Amino acid sequence: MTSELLNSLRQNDTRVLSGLISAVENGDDTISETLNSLFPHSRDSVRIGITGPPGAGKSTLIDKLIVQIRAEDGTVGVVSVDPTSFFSGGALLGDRVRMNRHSLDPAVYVRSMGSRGHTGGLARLTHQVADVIASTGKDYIIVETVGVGQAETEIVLNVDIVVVVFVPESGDEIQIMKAGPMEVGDIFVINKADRAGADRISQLLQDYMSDSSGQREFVPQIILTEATEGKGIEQLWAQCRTLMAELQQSGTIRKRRNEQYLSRVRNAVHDELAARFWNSDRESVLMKQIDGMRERHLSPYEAADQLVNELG
Ligand SMILES: Nc1nc2c(ncn2[C@@H]2O[C@H](COP(=O)(O)OP(=O)(O)O)[C@@H](O)[C@H]2O)c(=O)[nH]1
Ligand SMILES: [Mg+2]
Repeated sequence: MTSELLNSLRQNDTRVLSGLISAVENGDDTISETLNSLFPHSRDSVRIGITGPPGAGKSTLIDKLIVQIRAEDGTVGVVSVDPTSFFSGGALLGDRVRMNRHSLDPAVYVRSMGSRGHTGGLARLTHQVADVIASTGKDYIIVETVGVGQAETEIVLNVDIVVVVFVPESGDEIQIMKAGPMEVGDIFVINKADRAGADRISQLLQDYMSDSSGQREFVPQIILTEATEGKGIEQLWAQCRTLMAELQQSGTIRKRRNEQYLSRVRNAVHDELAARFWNSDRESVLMKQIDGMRERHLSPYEAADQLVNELG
């Protein structure tokens, strides 16, 4: 990578940044070297994950958080992994207007990605795109994902703090999400608090939190918001800042970042080994042997063992 490229990125050259991200998304072979050399420049950004059911108001909340961040002269990048997001451009006019007000601001960069590809691949892609945006020197990177299950949780695992967004009607989702985002949430938001049921959900969350308090370092705060009206946003942002400061002081952030790094290395090793293993020779051996394997009643795991041991 040339220092010229880094300079362009640091000067918020949106054309260069967008081109780079497209190359990452398209999986261009030539990009990995650039990604590697950008990585050291991406480490200072604070990464905030915002997850929750579709339509909970995550994008609207982010839109308002951007205003808070700009009010204190901070810079911010957003990676939104949600095909239904207003950031995708296919949304209502009102949403586009909101997006546009930020797109004119060089201190803000918003990128939305469709959820093509499988979820593991998507997590990797999301973090690569977040790295590229972070290398422009943004203070904060916000990652928006639709959080429902364990698989999507992988995306928000690799951030510094996780905000989980619900709405007053989310009772069932809270049950379903127990195994996923619920466990990694640092701050819980009940958005659309203008609608009935916010208190009930708040109580449900509190009950859940006290049940699981033994496994947590701290009890997450529950914040009620009305994103469209901008209500509760200041409180949410203040809580994000307070929590970051606390986690920094206690050394938790360092621990989390080490874990993030480790998990990214492990996943990359996994991907790399699988890619190396499944070359065309092995693929064709597998195809030739498949009938024999099935006739011998080999379980898929025995078959895999044989392939790894005989061909590995
Ligand atoms: N009534 C109400 N509607 C909201 C609120 N926040 C967001 N919405 C609306 O909910 C819809 C989905 O919002 P969006 O931010 O795209 O949700 P996302 O899918 O979670 O990103 C939009 O029509 C928003 O205007 C709120 O606090 N109250
Ligand atoms: Mg959205």
